[in-house]
Amino acid sequence: MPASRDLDSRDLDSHDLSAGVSAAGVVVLRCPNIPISPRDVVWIIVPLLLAHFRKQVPIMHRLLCFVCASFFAFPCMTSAADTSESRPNVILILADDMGSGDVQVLNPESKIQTPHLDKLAGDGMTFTDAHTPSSVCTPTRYGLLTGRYCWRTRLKSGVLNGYGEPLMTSHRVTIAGALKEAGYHTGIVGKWHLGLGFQKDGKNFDFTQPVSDGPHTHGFDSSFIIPASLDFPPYVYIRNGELTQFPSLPQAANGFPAYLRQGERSPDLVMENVLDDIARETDRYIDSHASGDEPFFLYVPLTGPHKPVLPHPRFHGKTELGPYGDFVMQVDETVGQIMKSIDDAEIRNNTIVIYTSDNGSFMRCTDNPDFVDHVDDETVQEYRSDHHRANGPYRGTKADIWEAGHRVPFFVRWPDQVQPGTKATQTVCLTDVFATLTEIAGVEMDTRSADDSYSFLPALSGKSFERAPVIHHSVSGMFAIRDGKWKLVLGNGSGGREQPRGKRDQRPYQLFDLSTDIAETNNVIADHPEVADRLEKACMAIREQSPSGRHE
Ligand SMILES: [Ca+2]
Repeated sequence: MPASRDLDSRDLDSHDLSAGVSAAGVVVLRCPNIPISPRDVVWIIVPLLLAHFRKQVPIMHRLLCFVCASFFAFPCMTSAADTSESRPNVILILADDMGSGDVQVLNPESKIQTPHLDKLAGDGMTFTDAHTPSSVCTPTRYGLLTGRYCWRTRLKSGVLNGYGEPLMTSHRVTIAGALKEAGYHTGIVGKWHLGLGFQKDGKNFDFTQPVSDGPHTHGFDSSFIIPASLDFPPYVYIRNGELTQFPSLPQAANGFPAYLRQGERSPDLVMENVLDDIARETDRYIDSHASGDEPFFLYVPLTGPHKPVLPHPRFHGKTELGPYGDFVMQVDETVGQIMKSIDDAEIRNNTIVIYTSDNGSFMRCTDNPDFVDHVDDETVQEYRSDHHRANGPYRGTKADIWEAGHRVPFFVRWPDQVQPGTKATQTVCLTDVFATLTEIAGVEMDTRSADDSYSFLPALSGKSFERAPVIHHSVSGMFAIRDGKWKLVLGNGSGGREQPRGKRDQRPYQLFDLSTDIAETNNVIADHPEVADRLEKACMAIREQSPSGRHE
């Protein structure tokens, strides 16, 4: 479990006390809200003693003045430490299905302009070996919010649909719940996908009733969400547990790229407008909480570039890569809008921005030069590699156990603390965000929480940190374990969408040396059986441990 770190004490050391001694020997605190360090106390006492030996002022008088001044000054140490100024705001942006190759700064060959993400990366730290705990939506979101692998819950494979039963029990602590307990205001704007508990009237859903579960029951003070991925009905907005409008419109099923399942839709949810709606709601939240007494945590799970690939009309034809390329550009612009909201609110320096994705891109990639792809025909869900590699150099696609399934962009901007343009190469998992943020906020976590979360706070200042091997998980439930350069897949295929799909726990397993084979082309398990054996045992040990036990 993460050790609690007293960030406030560090902040105390960073301030200077403007204190002096008047001619009469009275301690003058020019700025009584700024705390005193031990060094400052020495600077106060030494002049007092010198004045005493020069017999300028009676010693008792001077000591009385010092005690009085300290009485007023030292309580300020506590109050200063408790103010929002000493703890940063946090904005956690989670793209849906954005691959590493979609961000130009990570893939210089990409033809999609992503200036806002490139700038975000340049202004902060890029984690080059960041992984989602699953290669699909729901389990990654569970892991991100709870710091715990989702395969420890009842959901062992796949995702929830839009009407899915709530996945988290009331016992489970989320990042939002932990930060709220520590005095943060907490909000979410975007895609939930962890179950909501729609009420029923007989066999039918009763959309006039509030949902029984959701962000508002898991630590979020305010919420504006869609239930699940934007291709799952019901297509509705839910604000603080209640639908903003009744879903009175029928929504027909659509094929790719505007892929949608049949269902009901509210008039105020228009697919092409959802990213703009999220940006607008995010701006409102930031604007209304930027100057509050409490710091805030805002979780912004975007809905793109996940299907339906329906960019706003102003992005049509912005790239030469079809609707998907245009949609990635819009996601980038949405990030730019959020960055502008932060700047407009003048909270840039004391706000942590984390940007990542919940799994890799669903756009497949082929090297076949004769293949008719998404550029030639927008209904094709695949690019030729000379057009675009949505998942960069990594093998596979969303849902797979191979790297394309779960290796994602991961940027951290924190102007007060993180050097611009830096990189961290240690392996991290999105489950680690929990321990990192709670450590920054000074939250003491109990042992029932965040089983699989390790704070990477040291990495933000260029230091290494200890972490157990990361466990990967595919849509079908196939496991892999990553330890240093080695990756062992406990199955004989992708475990997802790419061929061969294989089956979990079926041999031969796959062992890759990622230091020399990032594309996972060469299974070296026959050459290193002892490594495979060690990793298999380590994977089983991690799977069997669960300090938080029955609490899903
Ligand atoms: Ca996703």
